[in-house]
Amino acid sequence: MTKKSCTALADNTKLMKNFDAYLKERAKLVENNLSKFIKKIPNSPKILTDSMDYSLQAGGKRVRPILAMATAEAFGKKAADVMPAACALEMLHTYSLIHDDLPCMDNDDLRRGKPTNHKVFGEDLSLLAGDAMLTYVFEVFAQNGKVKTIGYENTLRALQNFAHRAGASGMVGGQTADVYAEGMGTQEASSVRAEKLKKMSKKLADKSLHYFLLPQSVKETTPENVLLYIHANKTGALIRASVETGAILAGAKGADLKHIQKYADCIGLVFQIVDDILDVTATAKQLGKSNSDAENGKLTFVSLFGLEGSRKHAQLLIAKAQKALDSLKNVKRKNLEPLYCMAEFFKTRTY
Ligand code: GRG
Repeated sequence: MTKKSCTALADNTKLMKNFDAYLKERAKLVENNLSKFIKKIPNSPKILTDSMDYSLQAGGKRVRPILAMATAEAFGKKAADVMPAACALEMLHTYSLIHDDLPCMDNDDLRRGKPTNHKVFGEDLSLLAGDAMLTYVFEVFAQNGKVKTIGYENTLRALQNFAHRAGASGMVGGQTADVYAEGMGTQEASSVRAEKLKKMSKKLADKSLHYFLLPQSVKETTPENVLLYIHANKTGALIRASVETGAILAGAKGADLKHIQKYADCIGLVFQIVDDILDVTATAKQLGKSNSDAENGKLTFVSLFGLEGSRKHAQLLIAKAQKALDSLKNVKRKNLEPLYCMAEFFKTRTY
């Protein structure tokens, strides 16, 4: 793929059609491996592994493991070389969805077009299935060390990075802000938060808005800062971790690692901007989940910048992502094709 064709990707329907087939094939590969990993769990009550398997096999685009494999291939490894880590990424994502759907969080009935985990297995088991999945993630990821072409050193580096992105400094931090930002999209934040505070210790009532929403490193509690913090972490951190996992396992270093991280940051934000757009423009059937952002007064790109503003922002970020890929040095250009296509898919996806 030449640089010229990369930037003209939006018009290249043939390439994107092939990419659709590529996504499906890769998703199937991931699903087969996820199944194998679940079958390997010993000494667990069957209902627990059935509950984990239910959510893992419920469908989904599998973009995180696909990104990890595609990035590893861009840096000269094979998709199979990073399969354990790729499956761990999908498991972590699935645990987050199981917990996110619980009544104490988003209270959703539908996920990936099927009843949510707690609607089938009950709230208690659903919480435990998420916990078991989150723990198993690290056991599965660590197995990447046994792959000879990768080894334990790069696996450990990638694992540390992944844990950092998944926890308080990343996905869970972003989700925390999202919980307390509810209502900010409709100017009702204070009443929504007042309700939440009633269920907490009285000592918390006097805390500032900043305490609930942002890390110390972000100084001002503006809606823009809160929105960017939520999106970069709740969703962006795991997309970034997916790309980084493939790159680190494949031994990417220095300027190339920085460029690929820039790519990941840009497409991660685009993924959530498009999620915000689809919440307004797509049907629940298309999404396989309820579209409830406006109803819940969520702070979203659309609530702050409108549909057109959000689309323009996504377009700008895609151009930056493509530029970051163009800047990579120690890669074969042909091997970057799926990463260019993935950026385009993140912008144009309808589900
Ligand atoms: C510990 C109770 C408890 C909850 C933690 C951390 C967390 C809950 C939730 C993570 C935040 C979250 C669910 C972010 C949403 C990210 C997002 C856009 C999900 C949809 O991803 P897709 O479109 O879904 O890739 P598929 O179904 O295709 O995999």
